[in-house]
Formats: sequence, structure tokens, C-alpha cells
Amino acid sequence: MSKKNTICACCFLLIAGGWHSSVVKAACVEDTVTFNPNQGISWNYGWSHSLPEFPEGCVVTSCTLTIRAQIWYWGYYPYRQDVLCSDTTTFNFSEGFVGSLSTSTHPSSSYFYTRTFQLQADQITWVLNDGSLHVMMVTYGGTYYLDYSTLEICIEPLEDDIVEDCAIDLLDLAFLAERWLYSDCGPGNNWCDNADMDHSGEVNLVDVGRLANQWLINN
Ligand SMILES: [Ca+2]
Ligand SMILES: [Ca+2]
Ligand SMILES: [Ca+2]
Repeated sequence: MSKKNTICACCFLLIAGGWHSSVVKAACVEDTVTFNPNQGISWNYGWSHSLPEFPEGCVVTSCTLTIRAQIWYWGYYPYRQDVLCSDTTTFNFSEGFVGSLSTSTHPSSSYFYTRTFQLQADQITWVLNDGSLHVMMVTYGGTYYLDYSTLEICIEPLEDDIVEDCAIDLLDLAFLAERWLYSDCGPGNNWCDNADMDHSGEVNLVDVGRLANQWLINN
């Protein structure tokens, strides 16, 4: 980035304004752990998911755990298996309960069934704090097969967050300044890496005005 361009963009940021439109992009990331679906498992079984770390300020729209499993034998009453999660490798039912597999979710012992659970607010913070979540299948004497487990989290991106990190800040301004007056923006280069916010093909005053607007709204 040249110094001249940075100064220009900063000046414009102070004087520009007024232009505004609503563009909300979906941003979901997921992590899938696969198992050997032919390998029978007895008793409790744990695994871990790992996602990128999330910056503070991200608004989570959904966070789900999807498990595909076949329950060959339920074991003793209450004929269910419980899914727990944890921030550590220690699990407890009161904070970590995610959901249950039962004879209604898995009616036949001959088939795999896929079930998706919504994580609770506290459990989502365990994902956000370092991107990782520990999961445990708790059985009551049963035997089962696991195919895969997927942890997915969806973040609501800030409008016009050029560097999509849930904050409108100097990083976005610097990024825009680096692309100042680029005129070859299009779908092929993701509109100059989001810097061409209005998709006009060029990074110019209109884009700086838009960033300024979001800056005022979000800071
Ligand atoms: Ca964690
Ligand atoms: Ca940003
Ligand atoms: Ca533009």
C-alpha cells in the first residue's frame, strides 16, 4: 500500500457518506469427522471438532451438530443414547446435553439415520472461544455405528465488512486503500476482494463512502 493512497482514503472517509444498501452474505463454516461405519462401538465414545477461531463481535445465527448413526442395540432402559458436548474433555449432563437418539429418531436397527441438533447459547461460546468442541456419545449398554459428525456454525457478516472478521475497522480501510482505483473488479476476483462494494467495477469514492457509513454505524 502506498502512503499516498492511504492518506487519500482516510480523507475521503471523513468527508464521504450517505450511500447505503443492504447486502447480507451468508457465512457458514463446518467441520466433519468421519468414522468407520462398519466398526461397532460399545459404551461411551468421544471425538472433537475443530473450526477456525472466531473474532469477537461475530453474531452467530445458528450452530448445529449433525450425527449420522445406526443403533444396533439399545442396551438397557431408557433405550436411548445421549449426545453431550464440552469445552474440555470433561462432560456433564446439565451444561453439555445436546440431544438424544431414541427409538423414535432411530426406529430400525438396520439403518443409519441422520439427526441435527441445535447447540445452546453457552455451548456456542465453547465453539467460539477457540474453534474447538468436544463431543461424547453416551450409551446405556448399547452397541452402535457412527458414520460422521458435522459441526456447523453460521455467522451473520457485518454489512460491507471487506475483510470479513466481524469488525469494520482500519484493516478494512487499509485493504480498500491497497486496491484504490483498481478498475478491473468483477466476479472473477470477487469484486477486488470485496473492496468494490457496489460492484461498479472500480474501487473509488463510492466504495469509501460506503465503508464510512458502516464505520459510523458499527463503531
Ligand atoms: Ca472450545
Ligand atoms: Ca473487517
Ligand atoms: Ca465501486
